[in-house]
Amino acid sequence: MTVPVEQLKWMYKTMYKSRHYEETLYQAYFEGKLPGFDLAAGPIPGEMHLSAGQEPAAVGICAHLREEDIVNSPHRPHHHAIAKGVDLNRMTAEIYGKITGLGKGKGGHMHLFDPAVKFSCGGIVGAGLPQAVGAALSSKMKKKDWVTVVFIGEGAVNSGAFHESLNMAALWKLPLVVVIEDNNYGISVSKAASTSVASNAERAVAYGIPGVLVKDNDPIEMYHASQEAIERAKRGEGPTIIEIETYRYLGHFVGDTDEYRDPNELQKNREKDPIPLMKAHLLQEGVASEVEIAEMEGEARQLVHQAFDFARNSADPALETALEDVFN
Ligand SMILES: Cc1ncc(C[n+]2csc(CCOP(=O)(O)OP(=O)(O)O)c2C)c(N)n1
Ligand SMILES: [Mg+2]
Repeated sequence: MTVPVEQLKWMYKTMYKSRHYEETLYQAYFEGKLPGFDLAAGPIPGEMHLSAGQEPAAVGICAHLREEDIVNSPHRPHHHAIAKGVDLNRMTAEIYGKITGLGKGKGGHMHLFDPAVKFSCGGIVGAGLPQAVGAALSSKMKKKDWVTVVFIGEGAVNSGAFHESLNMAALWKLPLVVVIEDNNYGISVSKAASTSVASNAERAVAYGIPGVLVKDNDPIEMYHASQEAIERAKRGEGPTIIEIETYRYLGHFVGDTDEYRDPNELQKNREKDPIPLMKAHLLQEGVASEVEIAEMEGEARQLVHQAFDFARNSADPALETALEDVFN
């Protein structure tokens, strides 16, 4: 099975955009927080979870998705949001808490909702699973061929919501794909310290559904695994679990002292950075020239900078609107 050239280029450009977005955000996030690292200070207050390193999980599956397919994501959502085509300007404005944000600046980085591309995310670990089952059930009841993809971390697999959601989705043969991003840590707790099975894909047996393990942090492997899972969902045969062994290059949150990780482990994974590897692949296979790649990167950087300008130049919400659009 070969991957169409346009898809290969899209995956590279999207991974590059996501990485550049987060590098820009990382710098912006520290504004006003130093020297003591005051989490509540600066134009982007609150916790920040970055996904740098995990881009293959997002692009490999989102390359198959249409606008009408549904994506639910957890507290580490930027790579998924960018791959699903969430409005970058309004997403950035949301992160800055501005009135032009996706949620009028009331949600922040863990609560990005873009109905135009059916994207949502949330900070409660495991909570996206039952929401995704609901979305998949609604597609089935409406007789639509929409597929729901829910991204979770390997830590969330140990929550009760995982079992309840998978049991129901399998029983009702719902069009759902569960993508587990195994970055080997839930905050500071290693997978080995929290999970008795080597791969969470093995847990699929408990629900009588396929479980696929993507061993490399590789967008092309992820693309192939996802294609089968999505086709199965569209045929009405039910859910699939895909676990991808990936890695986050930064701490659990920005400001994490990261003392629980062996620096050698981090270094080894940095040497396998999927973005330069994908670039080398595109060049080697003649998919794109150096010039084309430079153009793609330039376009991606421009979109990112536009988004940050848009956010910074947007207005703060008025104080008297604080209690609008919320339960009170
Ligand atoms: C129900 C619930 N319990 C605890 C937390 C605090 N918490 C935030 S992220 C996280 C770890 C999640 O690990 P994992 O699912 O592997 O995702 P990762 O952070 O590695 O992307 C925890 C325990 C939470 N947000 N929600
Ligand atoms: Mg994890």
